[in-house]
Amino acid sequence: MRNIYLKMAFAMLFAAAFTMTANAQSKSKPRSQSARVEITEQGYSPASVSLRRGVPASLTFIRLTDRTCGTEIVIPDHGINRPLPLNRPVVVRLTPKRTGTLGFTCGMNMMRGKLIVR
Ligand SMILES: [Cu+2]
Repeated sequence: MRNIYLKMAFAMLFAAAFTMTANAQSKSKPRSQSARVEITEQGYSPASVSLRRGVPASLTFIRLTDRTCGTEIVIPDHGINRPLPLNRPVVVRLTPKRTGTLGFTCGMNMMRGKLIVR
């Protein structure tokens, strides 16, 4: 009889420990992050993207219009400058090293968006 209570107590202890570990993991840093930005006649949508510092990011840019000059994507702080063919997603990978704001622009620095790194 006592033995059963002891086993139950241990089982509950393990369950509690497991839950605590799972919680700790869910609060820890994610392994990756991603966002999608469309280039429309109104500009970048969204124009502002939040990212976490130190987490590898995949940013998908897709140009949906021929009526803007957003035919390339430039992220100067990361030395990125990539053409954006119409209607074709282009994935840009970077890992933000510092908190703060990184700009992304068209090739002529006329259209502007922000990566806000926290
Ligand atoms: Cu431009």
